[in-house]
This record gives sequence, structure tokens and C-alpha cells, in this order.
Amino acid sequence: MTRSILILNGPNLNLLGTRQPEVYGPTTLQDIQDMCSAKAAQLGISMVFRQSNHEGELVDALHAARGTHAGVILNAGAYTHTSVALMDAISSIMLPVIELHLSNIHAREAFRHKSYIAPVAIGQICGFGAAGYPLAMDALVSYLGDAE
Ligand code: CA2
Repeated sequence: MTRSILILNGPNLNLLGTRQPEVYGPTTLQDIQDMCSAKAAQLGISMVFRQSNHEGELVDALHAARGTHAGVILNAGAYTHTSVALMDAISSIMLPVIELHLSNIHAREAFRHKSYIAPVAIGQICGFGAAGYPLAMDALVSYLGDAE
């Protein structure tokens, strides 16, 4: 069976490419989704790409990933810095999760240096803009190896 991964995006990422291009770049979330689809085909995996502005929906999507997907790439947006609920959800699903950010959160405001996702993720990719998405897909597929 084809391996599947979930790419999950949090609040305000639907606005990408439309505002603050100096911070987040000119690429839209649809452009990123298209890039990820092409990368998935190249890697021989399937991929579900989602975005929600609602914390509970992100928690539900993480719960539903168990049994459906082999791993998750999560750009939790601002919930990265606030959400114990997302941290607990990741701990509960027993799936590898890669934390992803477009910007280098460590080079920005102090409140962005704290991540509730980092302690429960297998790793973090940040600061490479939209290119971080295919990088994270390579990293997740490599982490998963031949295991089911
Ligand atoms: O760099 C990232 O990917 C972030 O997860 C983006 C979040 C931010 O709160 C995190 O600290 C880092 C914000 C996403 C907001 O996206 C916008 C896009 C266009 C216009 C306004 C916001």
C-alpha cells in the first residue's frame, strides 16, 4: 500500500502570499500544496494537505492521522508558541511529527522562541521559506525508512 503523510497547517497560513510577503515570502499556500503534491509523486508517497484556523480542528486532524498516515509535518503557526493541547495531541498519537516553519522562529521576537511542539517532535525545520516543506518531506520519508 502507498505510504501516506499528513501536512497540517495552522492559523493564518491561508493568508500566505497575500500579506506580509517581506516576512513570509510571495508564495501562496496553494503554491506550497502544489509543490508538496509534486514532491509526493517524486517520493512515491501520498499526501493529504490541510489548513485550519481552529486549534480544536488541528487536534482532531492529529487524532485522525493515527491509523491513516505514517507521519505528520506540522506548521502550527502561532499555536506553536501557546498550545499545550497540540503538544498533548502529538504525544498521544504515537506518530512521528516534524515541526515546520517558514521563518526562522529563533531569529524573531522572544515569544516565538518558545515551542510547545519541539519537545514532542522528531525534529524541526525552520527559516527556509516554502522550500522547507519539500525538505521536511525528505526528512520524514528518510526517518520512516522501510518501516510500516
Ligand atoms: O514561520 C512560520 O511558518 C510561522 O509558523 C508562521 C506563523 C507565526 O505565528 C509563527 O511564529 C511562525 C504565522 C503565520 C501567519 O501567516 C501570515 C501570512 C500572511 C500574512 C499574515 C500572516
